Amino acid sequence: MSMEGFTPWPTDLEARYQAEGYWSDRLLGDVLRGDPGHVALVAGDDRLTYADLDDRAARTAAGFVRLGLRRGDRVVVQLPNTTGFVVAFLALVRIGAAPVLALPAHRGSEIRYLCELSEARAYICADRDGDFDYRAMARTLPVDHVIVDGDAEEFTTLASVDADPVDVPGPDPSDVGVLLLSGGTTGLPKLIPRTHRDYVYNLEASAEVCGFDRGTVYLVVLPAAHNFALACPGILGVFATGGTVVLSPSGSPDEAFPLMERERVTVCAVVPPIALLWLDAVTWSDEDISSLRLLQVGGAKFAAERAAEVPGVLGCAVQQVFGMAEGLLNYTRLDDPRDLVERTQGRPLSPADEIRVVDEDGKKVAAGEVGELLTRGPYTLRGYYRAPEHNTRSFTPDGYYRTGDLVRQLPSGHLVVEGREKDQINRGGDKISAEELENHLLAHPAVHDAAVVGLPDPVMGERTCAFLIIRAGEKTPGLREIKDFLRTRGVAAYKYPDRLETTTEFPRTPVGKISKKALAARLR
Ligand code: OOB
Repeated sequence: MSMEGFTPWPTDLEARYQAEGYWSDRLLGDVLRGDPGHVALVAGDDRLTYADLDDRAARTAAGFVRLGLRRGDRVVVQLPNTTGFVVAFLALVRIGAAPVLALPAHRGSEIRYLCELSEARAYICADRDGDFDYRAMARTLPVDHVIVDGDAEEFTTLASVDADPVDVPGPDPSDVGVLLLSGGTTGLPKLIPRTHRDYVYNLEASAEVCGFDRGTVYLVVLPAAHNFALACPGILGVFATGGTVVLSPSGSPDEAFPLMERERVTVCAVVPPIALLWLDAVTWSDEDISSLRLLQVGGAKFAAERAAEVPGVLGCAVQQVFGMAEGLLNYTRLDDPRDLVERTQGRPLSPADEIRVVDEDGKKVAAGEVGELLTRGPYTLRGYYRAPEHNTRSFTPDGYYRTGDLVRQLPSGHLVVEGREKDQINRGGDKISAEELENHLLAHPAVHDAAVVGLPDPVMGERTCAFLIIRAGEKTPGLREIKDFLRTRGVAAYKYPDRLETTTEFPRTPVGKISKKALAARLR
């Protein structure tokens, strides 16, 4: 049963990926492969063995079935790094209902859109995030069921989604198992369908390249719903190789370092701003983090100079990861020479990953030259979910995904990320679609036109600057007012601009498009 709105791989490639062993019959719901008595998950006060977690997942799956959820349904999941996230995810994939993985930071505008686009049957959330009340937002959503991990008020608690395990027909390995969020380059976010077999390959091959095994103790500091922390190799890669997952609410040294010391953590995945924070924090922190063996850094470019500091300062190896929720993953290998580990963003995970580096006309550039990275392979999507028009632009006729990243490839196959062509801001690993933010700004009564650009920043990589043209006779809004306005529109806070500039006209390219390069250059 394939899902409507999902673009399958061509049958010749499907046959090849199966014959060559990239795709198996293994399902996302069967990743708990550790010894029953071994600790699988540590989160807050919870310590669950593989047997405990398997039982929780099976009972919750049965509870979902009793609620009426079934194979092929979509469920928007918005949970922080808690046991509830792991249990809900495993339970949904077991019954073949696809979790749509929202980030805890998303707000009404994003969540409502995700529910509508996916025609979600249910929404699963926490009760609150500081001042923000997810239940109040949930009251406005077009779903049959709202399930709350915590104080549910009039809704269903996640704990009550519980029943004696039942035998239900499971999903097929070719079914869409999970829908990931794209960083986005258009007015509205896109969903990435990942099948059971492509995502299982993603996490198993990643676990192998990263040397995960039963002794791995993996600390989650990024949102568990992000592809990096979930499956590169992430939580699911740990489960598949029998290790232990430790959940931290955040990457703050105050929270992460004590957990590292107490649980003897061996691996962690971070974005560059967290790596920089930790390089600084070890000099004043008292915690013993000597158990750490590998720090994976990705999501945004990590400077070679900083990568070179990691072994000496944090006492562990560093691995650069250049990945995308759309699929393709590049890792520096554990036995790569230092120079490649420090200066490149890794090489493709799979021998079946196909890479093309092309110029503006789509022609291959000369070896070693910079161009846009195109890719296809056994775990890279063939089309965004329910986005036929966008898909004609995002893919070549022969099925390569246009990443929008500018790279150069070394003779070893390693890629160096040199920039970006897509209209997106990478704010410390958080992706912001310029067009999406511009559309929100244009809704402000004083704004005549808006253009959003990324400005270089030593810690975040980039910060977000919004250039506004104000309507004649209107008062120029300040940054505080703009942020309040975006908050009332239900926009996630990481998308708020860091800086506001007003202008009377935008520089244009020869074809009449706003020249964002020229705009950014005005501030230098
Ligand atoms: C990861 O996934 P997404 O979907 O949040 O963002 C993908 C984009 C890439 O297209 C690229 O523009 C950028 O993020 N990016 C990097 C990078 N890693 C990702 N740019 C430079 N250097 C890197 N190391 O960000 C993601 C998914 C899985 C694993 C790791 C990261």
